[in-house]
Amino acid sequence: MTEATPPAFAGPRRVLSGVQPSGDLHLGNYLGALVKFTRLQHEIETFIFVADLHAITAWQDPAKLKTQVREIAAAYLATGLDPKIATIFPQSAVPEHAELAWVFNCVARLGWLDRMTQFKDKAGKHKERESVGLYTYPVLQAADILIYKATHVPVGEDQRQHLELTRDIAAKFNHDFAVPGHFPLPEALTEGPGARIMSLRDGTAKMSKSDPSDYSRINLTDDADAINQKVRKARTDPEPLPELLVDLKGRTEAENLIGIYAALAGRTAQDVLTEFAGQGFGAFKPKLADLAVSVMGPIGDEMRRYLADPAEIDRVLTEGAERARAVAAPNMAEVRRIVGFWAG
Ligand code: AQP
Repeated sequence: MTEATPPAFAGPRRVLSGVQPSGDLHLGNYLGALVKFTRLQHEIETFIFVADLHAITAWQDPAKLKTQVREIAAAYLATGLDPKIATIFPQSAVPEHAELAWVFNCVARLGWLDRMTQFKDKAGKHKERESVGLYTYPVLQAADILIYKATHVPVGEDQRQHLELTRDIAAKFNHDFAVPGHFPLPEALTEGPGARIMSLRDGTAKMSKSDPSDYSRINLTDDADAINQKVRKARTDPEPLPELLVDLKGRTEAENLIGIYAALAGRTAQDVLTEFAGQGFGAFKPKLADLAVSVMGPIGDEMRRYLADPAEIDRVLTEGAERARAVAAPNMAEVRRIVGFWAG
């Protein structure tokens, strides 16, 4: 006899995502995440948070954390998130994230977390010195998503494994507590040309806020001079660009720069190659730098404009937190009843 498929989640479609206030936002965050948030807000109810609970999995200076939160919020606004449409809020202002994460810590299995490659990458050889929070980070991420019963999660390719874990946690909770369809099994929205932007210094490492070399990334706040310099110094190879995409295979740095150009221009990588075939990086890099300045420059200007008025950012975040809590609090109350807590 085959087991019956449990009923699917029947609630509304909802988007949730966020970014950690753990450093300067870069081109990878922009193309892998922020661009998608801005587009999706017009299609599906959208919740976008600033992940300050996640940020403290690595040491953050308490005197700077609030400012870092405002900087991420300013980046959201500068890239086109509209607080009248999307709910924008700081994670720590909605305590239900942490409360649900505890319940999920008791649902997730150690073996599942042991397989998370991002922890292995970040912890490196010294995992015993890392915070327990860094290890259980994907469980908090599952709570971030499921406290809103979000169905779609726009993220870069690096987060795909964490989204699989979220689905496993949702399915196990629904099964163990006999509440089929209670939590949705959310989908990662990773498609798109900017899903995996690599470091400008090493085509095999992802562009990252925490890379010690500032030359590895283009920051949203970089001015035209900085962008020009970083593109000029980006690692490449001496070969001219080929006509066909398949011939870029194995040339990781070249592939990355073509991918960045394509994502910024809203074109396919093949289309870009067709234009630059036969040319070397001496000709290609200035074109890439001009394009990056034309796209990123206005975003940096807008960020600085928002940051000049922190009271307005705080107003957006406070209002967003109230709207987020209006959804999260009743969802958490349901979980308390389902789990059988005394305070249910
Ligand atoms: N290189 C990348 N290419 C495409 N997308 C990326 N993202 C991050 N790096 C790239 C996406 O940006 C969103 C926010 O990421 P985060 O700040 O919450 O954490 P992260 O993935 O750990 O980003 P960083 O820059 O690498 O930060 P650090 O160095 O602090 O760990 C996510 O959707 C992510 O996929």
